[in-house]
Amino acid sequence: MRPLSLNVENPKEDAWYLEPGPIIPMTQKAYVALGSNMGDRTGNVLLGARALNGIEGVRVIATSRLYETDPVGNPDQPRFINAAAELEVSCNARQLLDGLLEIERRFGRDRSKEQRWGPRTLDLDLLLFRDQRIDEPGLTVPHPRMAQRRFVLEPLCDLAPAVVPPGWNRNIRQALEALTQGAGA
Ligand code: A4P
Ligand code: MG
Repeated sequence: MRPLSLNVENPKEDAWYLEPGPIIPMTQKAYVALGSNMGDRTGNVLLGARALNGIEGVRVIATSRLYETDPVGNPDQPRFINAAAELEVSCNARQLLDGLLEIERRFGRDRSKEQRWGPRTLDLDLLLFRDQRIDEPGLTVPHPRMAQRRFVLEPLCDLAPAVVPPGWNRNIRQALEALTQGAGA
């Protein structure tokens, strides 16, 4: 995959750059995956990341680079733009998920087509929430499929390479390396 954020030499000139913030403990952090393969894919991801700040009890503290990725699952669809965001959270996981679903709904309407509801233009997955393991109807954290997905782990590795998700025996970088060695998706 190719990172789309270009200004590696001088990241501060990159629109996608945020100043490093204060050190925040893992117990106040959450990580979200963003993906889009319809419409203005990059705009959807950038605006989607910004919209996360509108959820009560959420502050975006960093964002990954943007990655253009081959579709996994159903290959007969356009390529995705994927990214990840690091959040400082004072809400609970259910409130964050509800906020993500609400943002998805706002982005989900394809106004350029005449269908009532077009294809979903923004997918937001809750990857990690504090150091919690959650298994409730409609909410599983860590996200159950994230370990198999390069389009999730590669952006997340920009933000949290050394984080070991609860219940895992390796960190994000090691999980990404294992995927590379196994030539996973
Ligand atoms: N839900 C439970 N746990 C969570 C969680 N941790 N985060 C429930 C988010 N949602 C969670 O979500 C369906 C329901 O899952 C939610 O209502 C929530 O209650 P969804 O995102 O609509 O599910 P989905 O998209 O139909 O299924 P799935 O398997 O989550 O699909 P993904 O993971 O969203 O995959 N290829 C590339 N290269 N890049 C991509 O971004 N994305 C997909 C969609 C396929 N291929 C891709 C990409
Ligand atoms: Mg999803």
